[in-house]
Parts: sequence; C-alpha cells; structure tokens
Amino acid sequence: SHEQERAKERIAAELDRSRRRSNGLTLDALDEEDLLAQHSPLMSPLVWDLAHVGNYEEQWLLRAAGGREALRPDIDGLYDAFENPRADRVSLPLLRPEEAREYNERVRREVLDALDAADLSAVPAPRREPGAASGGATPGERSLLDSGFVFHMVIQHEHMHDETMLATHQLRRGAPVLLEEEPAFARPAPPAAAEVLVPAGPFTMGTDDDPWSYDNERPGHTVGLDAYWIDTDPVTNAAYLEFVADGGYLDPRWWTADGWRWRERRGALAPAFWSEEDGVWARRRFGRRERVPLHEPVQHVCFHEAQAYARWAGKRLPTEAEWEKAARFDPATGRSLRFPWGDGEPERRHANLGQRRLGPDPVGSRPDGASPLGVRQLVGDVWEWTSTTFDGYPGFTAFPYREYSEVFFEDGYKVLRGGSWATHPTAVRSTFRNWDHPVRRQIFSGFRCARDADRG
Ligand code: AVJ
Ligand code: FE
Repeated sequence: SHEQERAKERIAAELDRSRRRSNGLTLDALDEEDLLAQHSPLMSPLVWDLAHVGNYEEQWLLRAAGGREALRPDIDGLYDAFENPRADRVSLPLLRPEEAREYNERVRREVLDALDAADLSAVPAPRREPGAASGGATPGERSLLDSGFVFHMVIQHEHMHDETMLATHQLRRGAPVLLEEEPAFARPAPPAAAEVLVPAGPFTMGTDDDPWSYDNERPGHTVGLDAYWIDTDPVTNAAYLEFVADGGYLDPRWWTADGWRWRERRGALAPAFWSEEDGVWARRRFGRRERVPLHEPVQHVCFHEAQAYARWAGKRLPTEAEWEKAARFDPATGRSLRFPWGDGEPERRHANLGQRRLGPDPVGSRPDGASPLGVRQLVGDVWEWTSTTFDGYPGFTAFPYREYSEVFFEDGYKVLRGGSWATHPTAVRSTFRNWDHPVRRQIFSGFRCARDADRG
C-alpha cells in the first residue's frame, strides 16, 4: 500500500542517517589506533560500538525478522554486551575498523533488500530470537514486523550507541575532532516563574500503541498523583555553583548514605570534567577547555549529586511519574501527549536533539518546546535524573528480548528521562525511559527539582 511505501522510505532514510552518524563518530573522525584504543575503562573502544551496531542489525533484521543465516557466526560472541563487560572489550580480537566497515556495509545491503520485501502490516510471530529471549508472540501480542517495530528498534539502537560513543569522545584525551553544526538556537526568553504547579489527579503514563515504543514504555496505565511543584527549567550551572560554593560537597547532611560513600571514595568536589583555578570554574568539553557557562543546564552529574543538590535546595528529585506528567499532561483535554509540545515530530524550534550542538542550550531556549503546563526543556539538552528505580510497569511483558530492559529491573538503576542534546529525535519521546547506575556521570545527565504542594 501507499502507506507502507511511505513507512519504508522513512525507515530507509533513518537507517542511512544513523549509519552516517556512526561513521562520523568513528571511521570519518579518528585513525585506526584511536578507534581501537580504550579511552576509559567505563567505555568500549569505539570500533566495538561500530561493529556491535552492525551485528545487532544483522541479528534482528536479517536473522530474527528475515529468517536468514548468520553472515559471520564467528563474531556474535565478541559483540555480545553481556558476555563482554566494557572494560574487557579492548582485549578482544575485534574486527579492525576497515573490516567493521565492510561487515556493516554488507549487512546493510541485505537489510535494504529485506526491507523492500517486508510486509510491515503483517503480524507473523517472531521466528528466532537472539540471546535468551522471551517466548514467541502469542495472538494479539506485538510481532517483530508489526508497524515496522523491529526496524525502529534497530534505528534507535544505533543512535543510542552513537550517544554512548559521544560519551567516549568526551572522555578521550587529545585534539578536538568533532564540530558543532549549530550555535545556540536563539536568545533565551526572559525568566518565567521558577516553578510550575502540577494539579492533583490522574494521567496516562506509558503507551500501548506508539510504533517506536520499547517494551518498558508499555502498557499505558493510569497514575494518580498529588499536586506538586516542578522546576520550570533544568538546574543551571549558576545554581549548581551556589551549592558547590556553599560547601555542598563537604556536608554529609545533603547526601544519602550511598551518595556520601560515593562522594568520599571519588573525592568529588564538582561535576565531572570541571576544574577550578583561582576561584574560576572551567570545564573540558570534547578536547576544549572553557569557562563553565552559567545559564546552561548542569551536565555530567550523577544521581547522588542531583539528589544532594535537591536536598540542599529544600526540594527533591521528581519521581518518574511526576516527570512524565509534567511532560505530557494537557489539562485542557486530560490527554497525555507524545511530546511536551504536542504529538508532532520534534523540530528545531522545539528541542535541542540529535547532536547538532555538542552541549545543552541555555535555559529558556526554544520556548516552543514547552509542555502545556509551561515546563521547559524537558526533551533534549540533558537527561534528567528521577528518584525512581527502574522497573516494569504493571502488566509489563518483555518484548522482543529480556535483555533490553527486564534484566535491569529492581537492580538499583535510576530512571533518566527526556533525552539530551546527543539523543536522536527517533530515540526519545515523553514515554521513553533510560536508566543507569546512580554513580554514572560520563553520560549527558542533569536534573530538575520538585517538591510537594501544600495541601488544602
Ligand atoms: C537504554 C541506553 C540503557 O546503552 O545500555 C544498547 C541501550 N541496549 N544496546 C544502553 C542499549 C542494548 C541501553 N540504554
Ligand atoms: Fe547495544
């Protein structure tokens, strides 16, 4: 049908876009030695991510959905993220950069053939599932090809690894290699009220039918919340500096027991990549040193730092549900929107996404992206820590494999929401859930605060 042809054109264009982005972060940017190097034990060598996205694409699009035989059964183990912790990947017999390029290109040629032939409206049960997967689809359940699901999953997967590769670039020492495509978008709007009151009542959290949604965004369900205040903007570097200057890193009152243990062990005194000289704070960003810009959202803080700041400020982190209601709830209709600005795809005027910039915009930028309640910069700029431990929604079913999200449930991972400047528009929406260890801060993470509203 005409609709399917349009869907396939979009998929082919997005596949191409994600691959150009991956190559831009690897083959086009760095020499072989740099691609094979371990820039941090927290991260994979960049050449691992590069071949991993090709291998994932082969496993899901050619084998699981297409029923084809493995092109390189010998390499599956190397690129299995569970078999090989990040710190060990540098010592594996990885494909060299040029071999990775050839492998990825070969997979992609076959994928485009398979896409041509695919019936995205059909609902066949998944044929085979890589890894220890959940059982096959039962009638009424999602299938791999339904509405293009498995293609969307592969596109988002590659963009997630591109964001991970950007974190590796940020940790890498050496001359800058990445260019900023765009300057800050526009002059920030004059300051609005610092907080927004979200009225008490139910809203729909998650989704049943978003064709890009992952299993952990499902099912849609009603959540009732008391009224609360949430910050209009993410916490800025200027505000965070007050916490630093007030001795916040030296006062255990603001930290949880785990947080204080982390702070002491690390000797942390400021966000990652910051350094102070003669009372002036600077930061390292993609190989450049610069003054910390006061009006940008703070970046590279871990959950513990966000939590400590919030307590110091007399507030708390929002729960995941509070974040999502602030981002989706339209009081005029009672509906939950796909994005803060509505159901339409992200445009530049809405959000700082997709690595067009190499950092967040100043707060107040892109006011067209505000939510109906007037909360700003929820999507893009920085991932926002919430107080919620990652878990499945009521009625959760793993699909199409347990290792995407289920194996991480109830393991102390904290939920992050909203995507960052490094997140591609296809890989985030107001239902999207990210998670990480509460000590991680090489990711592009910031936060905003919330507090209970007075009753009565
Ligand atoms: C959803 C970002 C937590 O990068 O660890 C990548 C995504 N899953 N490959 C991650 C993922 C498989 C995942 N996050
Ligand atoms: Fe992966």
